[in-house]
Amino acid sequence: MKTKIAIIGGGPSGLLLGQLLSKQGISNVIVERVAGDYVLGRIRAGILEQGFVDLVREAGVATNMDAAGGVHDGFEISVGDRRVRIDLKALTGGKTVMCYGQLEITKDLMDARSASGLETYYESSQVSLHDLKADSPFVLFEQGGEQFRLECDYIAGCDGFHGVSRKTIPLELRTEHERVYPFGWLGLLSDTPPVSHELIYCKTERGFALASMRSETRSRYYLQVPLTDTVEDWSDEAFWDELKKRLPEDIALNLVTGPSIEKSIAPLRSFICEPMQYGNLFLVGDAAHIVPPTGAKGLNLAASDVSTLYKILTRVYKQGDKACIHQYSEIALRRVWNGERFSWWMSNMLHNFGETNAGGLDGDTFMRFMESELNYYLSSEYGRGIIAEQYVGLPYEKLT
Ligand code: FAS
Ligand code: PHB
Repeated sequence: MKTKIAIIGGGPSGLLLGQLLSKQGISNVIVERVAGDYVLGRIRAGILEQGFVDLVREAGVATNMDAAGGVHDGFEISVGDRRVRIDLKALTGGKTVMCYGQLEITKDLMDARSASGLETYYESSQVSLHDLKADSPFVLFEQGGEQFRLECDYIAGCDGFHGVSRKTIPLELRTEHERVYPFGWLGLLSDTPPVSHELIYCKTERGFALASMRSETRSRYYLQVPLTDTVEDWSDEAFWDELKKRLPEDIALNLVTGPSIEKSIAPLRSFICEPMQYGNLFLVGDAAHIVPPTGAKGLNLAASDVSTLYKILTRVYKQGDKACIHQYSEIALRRVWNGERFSWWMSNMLHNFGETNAGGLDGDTFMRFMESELNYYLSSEYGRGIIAEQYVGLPYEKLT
């Protein structure tokens, strides 16, 4: 088999890249480890930056998002009994974010891909990448009991944190930066009306909580929990009781509870792999970087990687400019590091680290520093503006 771009991984990164490339007539094949239904079983992100929204529109897959997505002009941060609204629109000259679930985006992209007849090999195994430094790299994989060899010009490693692509770059050429947080997020999805029309990030002595949503009838909530907790430790009733204790009192009075339709614990980590390319292999999204979800950047950083690679590959095939491929990693990493820092900073300010030693400080001293930093930023219009500018997402960088 031969194609121009072999895409490893059929999550949001791979699907969005494949859809954009096909709009430019650039052939591509997706090789995905699990079944499509399994990909759709992952409940993850919910906030889309404007850059992501624009990409989905450019890919021609925005109908459902524009119909069902909620445009959010701001969000709240509550610290104890103090609530501060971050007025995104006013503080960024009119920018907003879109509240539309990763699950929904992934389904829209999957439906568009199957409608366009583009090839996706689900439930593939033994995926391996070869001749990455040669002009014709190839991918080997098994599917349905058959062996496949996929010849291509370039490989996009969109296979997430546990994928094969990053590990194919020789270890001695990779520099990996990591911070694992001493807590996780217990997430709950319920068909109940959201407790507020905007997101509320809550910093409390009991720990962090986030009130988010998927629509006017579907809510998404998170609680900071110790890494030793399991989902089995948390009945729906226990979750709702704890959430009420962490939400602002007047908001908690409006909380509508109901049975969970999904409940899971996600560990939090900051992770960056440098470089994000090796020969004709490009790492995209979670294959190259992971952020704690506190800044709503995970999916959005994947989108900016996709945008950069899409622009480079379009220039290669439309203008014959192969030299531009060397810009990918440098451009992608500039925005990744900015999103990583913002997510790390928000996580430090909003979570309860308890006695955990953070950066050489004892837990209490670190917490006092973070409380003071958060109060300073929330009390200053400049400070709120910095949070707003980061939250809506910095502009995507152009190719030189
Ligand atoms: P993905 O991991 O989504 O997709 C990679 C795909 O590659 C998967 O389908 C996988 O099956 C496939 N794959 C893996 N190995 C393979 C192989 N060897 N061969 C072929 N295919 C292979 N982000 C936010 O912004 N907000 C959030 O609240 C949030 N919550 C999250 C909760 C959890 C539990 C996790 C894990 C992530 C969360 N994220 C969140 C981040 C998440 O949204 C990612 O940024 C997003 O899924 C990135 O998309 P991809 O890069 O496509 O990676
Ligand atoms: C979500 O709705 O899943 C969500 C929103 C904002 C975040 C993290 C998760 O920062």
